[in-house]
Amino acid sequence: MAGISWHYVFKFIITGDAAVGKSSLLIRLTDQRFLANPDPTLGVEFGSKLVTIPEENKVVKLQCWDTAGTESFRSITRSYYRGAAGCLLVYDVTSRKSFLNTRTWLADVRQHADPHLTCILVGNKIDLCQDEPETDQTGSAKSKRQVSVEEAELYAKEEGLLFVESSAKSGLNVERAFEQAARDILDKIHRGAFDDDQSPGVKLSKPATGNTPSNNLSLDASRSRPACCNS
Ligand SMILES: Nc1nc2c(ncn2[C@@H]2O[C@H](COP(=O)(O)OP(=O)(O)O)[C@@H](O)[C@H]2O)c(=O)[nH]1
Ligand SMILES: [Mg+2]
Repeated sequence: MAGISWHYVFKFIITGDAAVGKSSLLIRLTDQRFLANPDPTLGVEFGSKLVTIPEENKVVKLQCWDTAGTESFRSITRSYYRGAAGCLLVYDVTSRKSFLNTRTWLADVRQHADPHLTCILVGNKIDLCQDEPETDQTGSAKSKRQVSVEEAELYAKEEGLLFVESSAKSGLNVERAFEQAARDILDKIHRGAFDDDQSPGVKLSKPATGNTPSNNLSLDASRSRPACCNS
């Protein structure tokens, strides 16, 4: 892989209700950090990271657009759905409402994004319900979990989504969520569903640039970029 910085660029969007941890997942992916009180996202933020898919011997540059979860920004963020190859549909495992709302987010994504888009359902904040009972028989135990793994898995299966539970706080499964989706996109490319350079969310690398692969690109804090900038 010498002489090439990446083989593919995949455009990802991160969507879901406000405060489920979308920005935290992106910061964890790109910077390996967790902020207890991050600034609320205004419009859209951007970050990128190189990941290696060893079994394919491929380096993929993930370009991630972190959308604001509030209604007022929906009209802005919709334009970013276009041309995405992958989507993280995020809810908070301690908020049933945020799980139920993923249906609306998914409908939005399906309406505006490429029909071949790979979507992974991400149940975030799993650290908040580790070491506590899954079910509460007596009603007295204070289980924070409001969405069971089984329910989320079933929903993901019915909707054709990948699924993972994560914690942006501990880092559990964060990179894995993106890599799982990237693998699925690579599979689709092999099967001809994504037309390599033809699909706007997937770009093939140009011939060797002399750059060597690096594992980390830092978070670009470019807020509210115009919809035309999808490179
Ligand atoms: N315990 C815990 N808190 C989290 C996690 N991810 C995000 N948070 C917190 O949840 C709040 C909202 O996170 P943020 O990333 O801004 O959510 P966004 O609005 O979806 O982008 C912040 O206080 C974060 O510190 C997580 O995995 N575990
Ligand atoms: Mg945010």
